[in-house]
Amino acid sequence: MKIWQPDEFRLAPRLDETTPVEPPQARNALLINPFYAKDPHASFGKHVLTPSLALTSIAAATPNDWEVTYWDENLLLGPPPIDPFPQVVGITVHLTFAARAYELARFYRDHGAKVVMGGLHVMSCPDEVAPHGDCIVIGDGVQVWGKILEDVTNNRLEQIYRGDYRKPYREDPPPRRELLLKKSYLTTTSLIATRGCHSRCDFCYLSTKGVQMPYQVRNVEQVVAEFESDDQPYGVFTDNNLGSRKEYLRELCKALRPIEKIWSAAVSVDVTDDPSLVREMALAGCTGVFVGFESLQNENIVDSRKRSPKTDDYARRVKIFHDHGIQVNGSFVLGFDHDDASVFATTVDWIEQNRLECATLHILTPYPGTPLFSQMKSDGRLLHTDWSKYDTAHVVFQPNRMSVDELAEGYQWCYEKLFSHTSIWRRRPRDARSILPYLAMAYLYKRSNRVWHQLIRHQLTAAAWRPLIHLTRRRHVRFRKRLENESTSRSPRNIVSAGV
Ligand code: B12
Ligand code: SF4
Repeated sequence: MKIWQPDEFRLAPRLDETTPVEPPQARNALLINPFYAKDPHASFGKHVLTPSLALTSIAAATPNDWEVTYWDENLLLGPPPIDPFPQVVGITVHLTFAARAYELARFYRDHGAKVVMGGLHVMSCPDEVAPHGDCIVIGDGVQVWGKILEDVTNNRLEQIYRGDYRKPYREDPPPRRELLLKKSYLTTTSLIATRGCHSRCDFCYLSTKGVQMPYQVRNVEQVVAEFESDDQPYGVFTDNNLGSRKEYLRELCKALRPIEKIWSAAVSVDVTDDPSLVREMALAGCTGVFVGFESLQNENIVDSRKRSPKTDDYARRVKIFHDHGIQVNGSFVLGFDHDDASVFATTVDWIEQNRLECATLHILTPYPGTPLFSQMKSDGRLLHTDWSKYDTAHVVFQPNRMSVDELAEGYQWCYEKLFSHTSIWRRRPRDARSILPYLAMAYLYKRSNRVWHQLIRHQLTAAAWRPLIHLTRRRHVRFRKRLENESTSRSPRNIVSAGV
């Protein structure tokens, strides 16, 4: 089936080489989140759900006498600005958009700016990135950004700066969210409370060779203050795993309760070990969790060294979330070595049986620097190193028990199934009162890519989506009051859909 994908979601905006530019303006910095191609099988809405915190965190470390601008190329507003022409350009580099980052770097360097490259791809492939910028930052940019700007001013820029992740996280300034275009995201309240994770799964970027990111937390009061000050009803925690330390999550939930906002977060499924913690999450405003189930086959989980409960216990655990009104977005990886072509139907059936409101599918992707990548490389199974295809929507390795085409087509088939009317209906909440808001959210997210195109282009994302979120928050506050008065054994099954 031919899937609709407009050029703006496929191709980066053209850089205008012909317009003459003014000389760089001193103490002016531009921070760019580069364009990446969007998978047309999934929702385009995902990309305007909430921004990455990388550059707003860097912006917060900018000295007061510098002017700083933020530009996200994925908002379909064209190429980044050239007037005034910045003295320094900071670019975040992930492997999927490395090529675009290099193009931007060349453009700004050609016109006299100093280009600083940081981000995940710099951590895993510093030698590849280095020639493209005036300097690279390996690790935490917040620690070194001020020094870099000072060195630019004094004309003594070094080639490599290293940001150490061991500095107490609570000492970082709050990200500068006011630089973001509020109209263009569902919410600008991307939050982060913890860094690192207690696990080290073989396929995760946290297992990248040389990345030392000890587990750290911010004070719960800091997190609550940031949430409150952004003046939005809904926040998205971008932590790798907000439930990595359960006592911390409990403390955070207690602190979030009084502000009566709603939020979602990625957590590992073991937060359900103690249902009273899930209850605390619900009482604190949690409406949705993103859970990395990864696979329904235990052998795959064991091979990837993921610490996880047995997969036949997943269903019971999903029910614990649902019993507390929390919707579940399950993340599944397809193409592990024990997967054969039956994995697609099995996964979709399970998602439907357990009424997961949303599911995110990924083709197994060996990120450079991880144990998975080394293994695949030494086994001669990598098909290529075109990083733009390492986006979990393309097959970049030789699968063990199926062909490359079977895996690619199976992945697409899963999305087609899960986005179908039948599947959306099968997964409706059991509580009749929750069906309408669920359907509104499901149809907007899963079946409206043409609408997303217009909403994003015309900066109407917030206008279209936020009324639903306000409504959800109000429903949730009422829901919490009821939950508070219920005994833990008789919780109401009222899913309150928000976000995805
Ligand atoms: C928010 C988010 C998104 C958002 C926004 C993405 C965007 N690029 O705009 C959305 C939902 C759209 C998204 C989509 C996807 N994402 Co995403 N996303 C995240 C998430 C949850 C948070 C990012 C964040 O805010 N981190 C906190 C900041 C502070 O940390 P940081 O980015 O590392 O930045 C620090 C340093 O790297 C450095 N730094 C970074 N940039 C710069 C720049 C300069 C100039 C300097 C000096 C320093 C510097 O300093 C920063 C401060 O310490 C991360 C997981 C995570 N917790 O990081 C995944 C993550 C980045 N996403 C990932 C993936 C795979 C995707 C998708 C491909 C998934 C998919 N199939 O749809 C898509 C496509 C996006 C793409 N092609 O990049 C992977 C990337 C893996 C990898 N090795 O590249 C991650 C790590 C998740 C994971 N655990 O696997 N994502
Ligand atoms: S549990 Fe999640 S965040 Fe932690 S190492 Fe595994 S994949 Fe990465």
